[in-house]
Amino acid sequence: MKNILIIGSTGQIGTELALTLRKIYPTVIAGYIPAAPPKGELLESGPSEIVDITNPDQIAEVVRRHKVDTIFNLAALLSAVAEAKPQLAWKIGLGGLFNVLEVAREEGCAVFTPSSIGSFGPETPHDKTPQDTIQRPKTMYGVTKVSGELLSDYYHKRFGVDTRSVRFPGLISNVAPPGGGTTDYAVDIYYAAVREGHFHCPLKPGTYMDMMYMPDALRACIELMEADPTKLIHRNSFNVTAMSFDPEEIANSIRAVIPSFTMEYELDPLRQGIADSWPNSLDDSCARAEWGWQPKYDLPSMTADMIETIRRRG
Ligand code: VAH
Repeated sequence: MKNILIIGSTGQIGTELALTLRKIYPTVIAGYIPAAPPKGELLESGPSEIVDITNPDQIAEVVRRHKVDTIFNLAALLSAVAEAKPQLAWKIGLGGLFNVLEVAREEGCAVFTPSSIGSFGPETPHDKTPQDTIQRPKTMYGVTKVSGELLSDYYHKRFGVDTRSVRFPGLISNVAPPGGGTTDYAVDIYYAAVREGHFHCPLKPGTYMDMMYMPDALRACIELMEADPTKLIHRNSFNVTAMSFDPEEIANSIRAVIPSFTMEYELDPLRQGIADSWPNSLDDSCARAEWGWQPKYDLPSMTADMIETIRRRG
């Protein structure tokens, strides 16, 4: 990788990924849409360009002008928002991906497009979900993710485009606010615990989902794209995880730091229904075997870092 374009650079992963990549690579262009321009350190630390994923000519022009060799395609509507706007979710998630893959085919770029545990559905084995298994998601988010996996594999096999992807679990960041997903509660709970001492949890006890602290997620993106392609048996998309917990367990990890923290349940039927259709835990042995994936944060260390960071920032 040398000249990198991040499409959707102002979203939950994008800003932190851009800033992390800029510490390692010479040229990292922050692609954005006018409705969500880069601000602060993202704006000041490197080049940015308007790149609307629904405009293939705009993608191609920026790729050519900056001699981009790698595209991180992070443009997507997250699960709960995608259920409210399914047509837009498809347009961005699949129509956008098609545009990116066509430019990558013509210009010789590698492409990273995250998938998600949302690409699995109620018929998928829920515990230690295998790398290769049934994927019949019942959400538009899941349909765009499993379709994106298939399209990205097709472009690799048919045209030789270097496409790679991970199935992200819920990502927990102390920088970017949640983006309208089913796992948002696992970020909101930390801010509520520090600021109010109490949290209204939208998911019921026993709702297990895979989760990952953002520093591990950023490292997964970079390490996969830097991996030796001859070692990759899979490409789109690798199961990766760091931990699996339910609301009670994350609340208990917070109480170990803030003993007075309390929580009550106020269920959100939409998010509960989506969460129930997703795995309880993933088997990520293929990512570990094929490109050395290894998370560094578990629930206690993530909780300690989240609370310390939120307290420091106020
Ligand atoms: C969501 N945070 O909840 C995203 C993610 C696995 C969860 O895809 O939609």
